Amino acid sequence: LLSLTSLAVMISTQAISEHASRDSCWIIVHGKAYDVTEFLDEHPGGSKIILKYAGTDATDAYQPIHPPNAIIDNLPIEKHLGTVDPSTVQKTEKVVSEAEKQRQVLLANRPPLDEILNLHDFEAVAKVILPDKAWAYYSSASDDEITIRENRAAFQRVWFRPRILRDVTSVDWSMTILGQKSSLPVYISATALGKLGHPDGELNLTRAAGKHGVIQMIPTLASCSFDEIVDAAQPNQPLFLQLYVNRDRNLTKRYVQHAEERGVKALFITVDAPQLGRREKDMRMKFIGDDDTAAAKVQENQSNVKKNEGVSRAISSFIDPSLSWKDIPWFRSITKMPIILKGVSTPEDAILALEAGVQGIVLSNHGGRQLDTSRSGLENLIDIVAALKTRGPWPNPNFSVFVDGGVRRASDVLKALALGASAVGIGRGFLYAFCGYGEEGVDKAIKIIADELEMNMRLLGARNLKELVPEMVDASALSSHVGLTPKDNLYDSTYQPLSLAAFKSG
Ligand code: PPY
Repeated sequence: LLSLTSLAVMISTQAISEHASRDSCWIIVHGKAYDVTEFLDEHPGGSKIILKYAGTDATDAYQPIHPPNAIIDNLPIEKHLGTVDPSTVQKTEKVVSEAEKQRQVLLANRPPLDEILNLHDFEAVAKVILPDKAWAYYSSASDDEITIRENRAAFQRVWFRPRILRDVTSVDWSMTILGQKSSLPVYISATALGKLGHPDGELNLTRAAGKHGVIQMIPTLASCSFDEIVDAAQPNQPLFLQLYVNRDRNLTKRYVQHAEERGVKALFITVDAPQLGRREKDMRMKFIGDDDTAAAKVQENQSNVKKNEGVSRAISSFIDPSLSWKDIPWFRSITKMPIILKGVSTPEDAILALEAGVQGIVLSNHGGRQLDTSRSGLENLIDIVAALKTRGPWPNPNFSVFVDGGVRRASDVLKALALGASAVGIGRGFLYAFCGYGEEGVDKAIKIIADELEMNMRLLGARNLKELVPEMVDASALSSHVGLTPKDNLYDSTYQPLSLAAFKSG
């Protein structure tokens, strides 16, 4: 009733503008006015960014970062003040900054999609056309960014041992992932805040994935709401869900059970991020221009937000660092979905996961964004497969082993599969595809991977995924972290080196 009343109330922009301070702070989002005074210090992105818009319309800053309903769901109903009276809204020309104008020109002049030949091309385009803060957030990794680069280098320490004369007229990579049909041995891994890169955000992935029979893992921290993403899927399009476990387990339970009711097919619990790593490219952006940094995103019911640690890290405060093996039975009790632990690095933990009765693990270092100088998922695969082989049938139909991190080519995928991976996750590769080209970019990225897969399977002499055996790769150099590998020119030219502290200008 209260909400009906507040919706019926019309408020003038003049009245809102009178509440432009820390003591009384009203803002407009999507044509509705909200009193956020008491929320200021709870905002995971800090109070400063809200105060910047105190008494005015915050929609443009809010929109790329928050799912549409975040403010409605998080703010008590009595703080929903009403609808902004349209007759009081001044039609002002939007001021477009010089940088934004330049960016629009670059976007208009980006290479035509048919000149995009590989996933590195998408990354190179994204680097140029994204706003600096979006690029910094997406591309950043932790500390010295050793691991993000090692993720690529590791694939280059594995060499093929192709077989010949096998009649490779037709090759077939049909397969399932966790019982779901997938047109590629690849799934789209979760990456946060998709609307920083493109107005349609994660829906670009959902639509292209639906068209091609590829499986998307929905991120907890998507810019689009969970339901928007599921609504954009085709009937029976399989979707997985990535989960950050909230300190408030009731919220997590509701979220997981809602996902299951809406047909999500597997739950990937992120276990490598009890706290967010230091991503210094992202952190440095805070000192350039305004503080409306990429990672400011409302999550439900945070507590103990540390105010002075930078926004990315403050945001992660809703994630429960107390998560432990003891919680697994609880997850088992709230859902029938297969449970996968995302972010496993050692045989010790792989065995614990098997014993805990989960349905799989992702050998991942979170795209190099968490513990720097962690080994690559590909390298860990060797020891982990060896350990799992001592504990039962291999491959184990009830326990999947996925790998992600640094995958840009179908040859990378084939190396991981040959070494025992059930399938491979690609996060940034697809994210960069939609930054420059929306849904069509993702569509093209999927086709590129399929094309490369067909050719590489032929050249390798594997007519189907069963024929892709460990003998087809030489991984003897994988655990050697010294020595030369050929220079990865494309990757190296898009990889942006870290910068050091800048002197003030003038
Ligand atoms: C990441 O940036 O690596 C994430 O996993 C998303 C995220 C963003 C902000 C807070 C916590 C997690």
